[in-house]
Amino acid sequence: MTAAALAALAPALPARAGGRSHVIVVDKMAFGAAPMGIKVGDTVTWTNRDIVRHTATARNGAFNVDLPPGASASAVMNRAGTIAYYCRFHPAMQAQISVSA
Ligand SMILES: [Cu+2]
Repeated sequence: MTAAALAALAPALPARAGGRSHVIVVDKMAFGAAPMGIKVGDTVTWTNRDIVRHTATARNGAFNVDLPPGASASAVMNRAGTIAYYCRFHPAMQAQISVSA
């Protein structure tokens, strides 16, 4: 098993004190709209409503979230910037989120 796969299986870290939570729904082979106002220290949770497995994998390595069918998983945003991400199983699934400092 690769380090990346192990990281994907690790439980999500709790949000930093004061961090807010944001949800992105994954449905019909697409990532939902990016929440506005994400800040460093906030938690983003992806919820997979599909019957196939997805991931939310940042192109810059900021997060790599495994999303079995029906599951939710989270990542704490620990760097500012616009982060492009995709699904490792369905590379046509692409989206981005903006994280402010
Ligand atoms: Cu996928």
